[in-house]
Amino acid sequence: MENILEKLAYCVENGKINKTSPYPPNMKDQDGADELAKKALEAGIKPDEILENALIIAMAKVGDKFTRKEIYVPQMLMAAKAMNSAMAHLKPFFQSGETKRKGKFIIGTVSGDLHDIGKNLVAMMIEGGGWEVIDLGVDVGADKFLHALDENPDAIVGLSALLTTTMENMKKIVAAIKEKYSASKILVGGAPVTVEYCKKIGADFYSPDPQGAVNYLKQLAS
Ligand code: B1M
Repeated sequence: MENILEKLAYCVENGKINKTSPYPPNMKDQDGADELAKKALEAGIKPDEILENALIIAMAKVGDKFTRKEIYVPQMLMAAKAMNSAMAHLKPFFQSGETKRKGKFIIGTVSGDLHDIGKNLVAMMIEGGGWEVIDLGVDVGADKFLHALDENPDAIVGLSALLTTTMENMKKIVAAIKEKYSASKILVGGAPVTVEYCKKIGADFYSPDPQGAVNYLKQLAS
């Protein structure tokens, strides 16, 4: 583990949040994701490189281990906490877009779904792209999206879902939004979502990643 990004990925994968966190016991008093992300930036590694080459790789490994039943929800939660502690250092870089806002973007993870890491990344990158982001959080139903649209009728809407079960709620939310605000543009994403599903539920665009979301908004604004 000579490389700082490898160490960081190891910490996220194993839920080592920071130096003082007691978990996992074999890493007691060692740097965690918090310190290593800071050190990686100080060493001049670019934020998107840290994200792609350490954090996202680590979370993919966590997902694979969970699928193979090698780890369970508590370990997955610790990994998510470690990821968030690293993300806190990257956030200012992703948010430092132009100050003049290009428009508004409402985003939320759909009802029944508590996964927010991917949604937060999309929100951060879009904010960095110069948009005002209204983040409704997780477990967001149609009513809350509609309320946000009532206050910001010109906003573009983004829905994130990580579970095959909650994807169904995406369909209900899109239908409710299109019924009241037929001109609203809706962007969907999240691991189980596909371009076919996007078309099927009547959403306007699917992006597999934050950059695609940023590009879509850029295209709408031009
Ligand atoms: Co959950 N979980 N989880 N989990 N979890 C998955 C999603 C799972 C694939 C793991 C697995 O089985 N391999 C599986 C879903 C299976 C399925 O439905 N097909 C699963 C399960 C089953 C569950 C529970 C049901 C487990 C249980 O309780 N038995 C439970 C459900 C809770 C709920 O939501 N109601 C649960 C709980 C949790 C934790 C709370 C412990 C934790 C979430 C913590 C948090 O988010 N604050 C968690 C985690 C961490 C994961 C994995 C390991 C990692 C998710 C993640 O953050 N990835 C995940 C496995 C995996 O994805 N490999 C898993 C990193 C993140 C950067 O990627 O979110 O995909 P992602 O976002 C990407 C893209 O998808 C895209 O951009 C992002 C960056 O590239 N994107 C968008 C996302 N949203 C977008 C929106 C856009 C555009 C692009 O436009 C609007």
